[in-house]
Amino acid sequence: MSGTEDPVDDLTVTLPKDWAAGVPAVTHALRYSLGQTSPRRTALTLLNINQAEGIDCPGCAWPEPAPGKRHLNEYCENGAKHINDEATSRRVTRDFFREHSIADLDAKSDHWLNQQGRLTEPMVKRPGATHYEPVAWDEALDLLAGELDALDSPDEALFYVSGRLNNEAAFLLQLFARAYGTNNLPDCSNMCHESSGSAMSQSLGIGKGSVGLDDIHQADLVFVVGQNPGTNHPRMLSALEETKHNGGRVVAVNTLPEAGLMRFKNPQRPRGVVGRGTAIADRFLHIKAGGDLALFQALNLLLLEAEDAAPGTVVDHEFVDRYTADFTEFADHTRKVSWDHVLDATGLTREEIEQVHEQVLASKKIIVCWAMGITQHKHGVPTIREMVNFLLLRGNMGRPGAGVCPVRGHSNVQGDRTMGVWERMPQTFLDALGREFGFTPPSRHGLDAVDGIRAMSQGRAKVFLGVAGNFVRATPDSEVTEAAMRGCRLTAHISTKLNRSHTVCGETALILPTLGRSDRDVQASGEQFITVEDSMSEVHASRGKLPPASPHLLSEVAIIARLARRTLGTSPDIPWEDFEADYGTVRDRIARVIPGFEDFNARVARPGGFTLPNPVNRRVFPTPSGKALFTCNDFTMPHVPEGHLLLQTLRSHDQWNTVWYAPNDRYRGIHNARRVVLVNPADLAELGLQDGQSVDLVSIWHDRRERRAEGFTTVAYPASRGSAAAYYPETNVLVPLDSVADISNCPTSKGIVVRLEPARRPAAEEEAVAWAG
Ligand SMILES: Nc1nc2c(c(=O)[nH]1)N[C@H]1C(S)=C(S)[C@@H](COP(=O)(O)OP(=O)(O)OC[C@H]3O[C@@H](n4cnc5c(=O)[nH]c(N)nc54)[C@H](O)[C@@H]3O)O[C@H]1N2
Ligand SMILES: Nc1nc2c(c(=O)[nH]1)N[C@H]1C(S)=C(S)[C@@H](COP(=O)(O)OP(=O)(O)OC[C@H]3O[C@@H](n4cnc5c(=O)[nH]c(N)nc54)[C@H](O)[C@@H]3O)O[C@H]1N2
Ligand code: SF4
Ligand SMILES: [Mo]
Repeated sequence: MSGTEDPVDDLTVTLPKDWAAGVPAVTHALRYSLGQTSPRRTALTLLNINQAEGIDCPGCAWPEPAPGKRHLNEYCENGAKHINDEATSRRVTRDFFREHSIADLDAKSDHWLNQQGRLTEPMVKRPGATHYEPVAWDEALDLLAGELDALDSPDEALFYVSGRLNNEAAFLLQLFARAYGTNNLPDCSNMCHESSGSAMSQSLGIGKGSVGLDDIHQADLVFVVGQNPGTNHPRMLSALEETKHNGGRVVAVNTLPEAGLMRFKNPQRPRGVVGRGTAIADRFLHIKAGGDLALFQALNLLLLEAEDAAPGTVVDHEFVDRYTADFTEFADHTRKVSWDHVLDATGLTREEIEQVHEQVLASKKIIVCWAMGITQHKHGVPTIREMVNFLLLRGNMGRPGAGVCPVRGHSNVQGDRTMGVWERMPQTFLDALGREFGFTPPSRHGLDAVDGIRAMSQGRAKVFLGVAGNFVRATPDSEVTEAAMRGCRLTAHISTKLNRSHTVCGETALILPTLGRSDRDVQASGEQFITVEDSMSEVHASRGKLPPASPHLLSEVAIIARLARRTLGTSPDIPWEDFEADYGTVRDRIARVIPGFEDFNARVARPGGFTLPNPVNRRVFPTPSGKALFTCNDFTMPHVPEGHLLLQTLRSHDQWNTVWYAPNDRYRGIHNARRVVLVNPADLAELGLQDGQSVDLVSIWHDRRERRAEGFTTVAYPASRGSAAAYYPETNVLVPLDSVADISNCPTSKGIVVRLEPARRPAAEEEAVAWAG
């Protein structure tokens, strides 16, 4: 696709696919890659991606098989697209910024901004200016340090981190923020798996998944709940294919019949290329949006009743007595669950749920996997706690082939947390950090993403530094958030590519361009590598292979170390220069501060790295009582008033989070358009709407402020009754800032009450007007 023009919506709808991957996937990946860069660079990135001495895929956090078991092509279509989106040969230069005012850039689409290519030198927007202009690194960092120094309190600064950031830079960033004096470290997890962390920390004492790839392969039964692996974690399908090959079963629970859940053609096996592929889900529960809590409560009720009927055969009493607490309260609570409520909330039949129950009874080793379809609901935390109850009942925790599997998004989102990027790190971590570096980190909790936006809106936060993400497009309530960012004294972003967060900026703004994963990183001590931790707690190295996108780029480690030195001087006395010169010295410190990283440098040098221990796998539960907790979760279901639908904001197949590569979602049969809303035909009829009609989406919320996303086209689609689906980030404008999950504060991006109004203007005209500017 051209780098200078934006595509205009020209919707074609074909039948949704019932299979994913195979040869077309490879072709699509190559086409995108070759549109970005040369065949030579494409070959280099693809030969190195996910190999033991190579580049960790900058896509999702799904783990690689052990080094001996990797294919030569250990990547998926989307991994190939992500890495070549970074390895692109296109460049954003100072001439580009001279040509385009910030207002001009702000009128462009997220796609267009990304397509301009890699950023090449630091840029500044000075107060009152209409354009970015080049600035030397020293001056840029002095400016930022000066603004930080001028704040009345360190808590007036926010340091946002997204999960692309490597461990070494993440460790330094949180060290810098805390030495400066604040815990204000919002991160992309706040919008992502925060509910998983909250729920599992409470129930199990640790917020991470307990299973590895081998467990998935060995399981008797794997639940895939609220997740679309065919698009978002494609190689997970290879793992599930292996589960099935070994005789295991898969139950998919989703509001949409996603292609990859149904059937998978593995491009790495001849059978996948020519045949019909493997059917992945043995059972598909087409659940109503937000019905998962009720489903797991019903499964738990059935298990308790089966135990009553045949005592000692269903519940794992030995496990429950020895390792858990609060079983009796949980059992009493669960017995009160009403089937009327369950059937209403799930939209499933009792037979469907009982059939899954039979499969559960027949399975000794069960894993539950989940993602955003669960975490981004108001009751995401209790839903995950209920899944944990379900696993605990039959002792499916801490033995092979069983356990919890939150499937993480960004390649190092889990690692960033391990490194201390969290506004609420436990005191033990803060004490260890303070001891190592000779200062007292602040104990008061910092601001997360939602509270950070509130603070900016109210003038309580004035300086924003974002690293490796696109804050204004990732966060809810776009109009509110954009106004908050514009109200800042200074906004700065350490980025590889141009995005909306650079165009929605504070009085002063900085673009600090950096090396990507695929770029070779050479510092004073020689060539460096960085490390990441995947969704299954495996820590491994990643080595860039390509010549850097520009000679003026600094690595993330270098930028953070230089900024820290300028801001803090020698108090506390931290060897920032050594850190920049040799990342091994950062890893030595990580080894001394963070449990599980002992001997970090030596262990990560081994091919494939090492796996961080999860105490749950030794049946050690680090909760206050030392036991895994059964919890009582109140029955809840989303309330949707008549004439409304529950909207989920989700990803298409051709996007990476806030950036879309092409306006296609081919597994769902959507081509050449993004402003579409997928609705069940029966709901369309009930609402008096047609398939293909132009509508505006209007969300309703207690504050009665109008939130409207204009110019969408309805697509009759097998979405579960009462729900609707449309792409993020175009629909973030509809998500009220205060609409968050209980306990985790995660925006409810999968549960927004909307009405569909006939459009004020036809969709095509709307798009044309928006893009004409
Ligand atoms: N290609 C690609 N890969 C990615 C990303 C990307 O943008 N593009 N993003 C990465 C990131 S950061 C993340 S967090 C992951 C996200 O991975 P996913 O969580 O798979 O991403 P979403 O597109 O948000 O899809 C949510 C899924 O949940 C379903 N769902 C929605 N509501 C409900 C519900 O109430 N109940 C149930 N049971 N299902 C529901 C939706 O139909 C959809 O299948 O992907 C990662 N991988
Ligand atoms: N409505 C709605 N909102 C959502 C979601 C949803 O499902 N619905 N999902 C949420 C989720 S799960 C997540 S994780 C967030 C994602 O939010 P973010 O992680 O903030 O967004 P990304 O789109 O991944 O960020 C893309 C930018 O990262 C920068 N970048 C890429 N690689 C590198 C690198 O190696 N180094 C540096 N320094 N910069 C780099 C590029 O400049 C690029 O423009 O969005 C959340 N927002
Ligand atoms: S599954 Fe995820 S990590 Fe693996 S190649 Fe695909 S995008 Fe990359
Ligand atoms: Mo995410």
